[in-house]
Amino acid sequence: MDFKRVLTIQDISCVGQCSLTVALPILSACGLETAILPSAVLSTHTGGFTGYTFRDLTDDIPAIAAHWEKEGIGFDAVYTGYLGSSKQISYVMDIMSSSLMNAGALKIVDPAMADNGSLYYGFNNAFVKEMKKLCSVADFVLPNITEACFLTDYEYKEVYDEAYIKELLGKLASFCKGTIVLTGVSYDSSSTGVVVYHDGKMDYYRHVKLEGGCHGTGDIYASAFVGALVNGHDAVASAKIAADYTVKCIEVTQSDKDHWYGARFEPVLGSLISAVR
Ligand code: PXL
Repeated sequence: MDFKRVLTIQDISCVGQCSLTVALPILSACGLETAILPSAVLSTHTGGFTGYTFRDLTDDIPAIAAHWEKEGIGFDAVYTGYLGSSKQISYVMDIMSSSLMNAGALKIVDPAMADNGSLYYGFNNAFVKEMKKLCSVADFVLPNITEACFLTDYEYKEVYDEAYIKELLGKLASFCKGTIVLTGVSYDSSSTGVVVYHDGKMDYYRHVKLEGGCHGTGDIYASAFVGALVNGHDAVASAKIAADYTVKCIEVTQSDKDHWYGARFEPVLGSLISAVR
């Protein structure tokens, strides 16, 4: 079996079960060698904690990438999540078009910047504009509905029908030439799901909607999707594997009201490993 190396670019939230503290263990469990490029270091994530520290690592990126290029290092996939600044996005795009990409390397972008109708604290329209450029060069983009609306300047709705989702996907597809994996698509109160859109074809995987969703599930979903995809599953199968795993993570977390800051992805890693391998 050939061994794949994935570079993931996102923040280190030291506490809070998101970004790199989620991506690294999940990708490793999927049998992938993982290299990291931290976009920023925060004491916690920004979704519910207050007074967190934030160190932006944008200015470190060019020298790190240059060193890797000098060493002849290559990646089979680059997967980006929460990024630290608008300027950083152009450095990430430089990496994606550099010799660090092995032949056929996949570019997977989770435009982690918004949820529930709002941008995360610290992001603005200038960031959204840059993120749009990154999405346009990706092979796979994984927005939730809020992120898709910001990227397309389309009205965000909590209740919608299939026509709305088709319109949103059409707007995204006007600049996202890769596969779009739209998460959190729910047409009724008891189910939700993910739409995989490619070349005008839509596949919808519907699954149970659990009460009290937790923070960080977007990062769990994207990491599991990348883990499955780089192991050779196609986009629809990877979307399903990631959805089933994320549901299991929420199931084991939801009874613990003190665990609002993230989802317990660790106890159910075994199910992901079985699904992926
Ligand atoms: O889970 C997305 C995420 C990642 N990183 C940081 C965040 C968030 C969401 O709030 O604040 C720092």
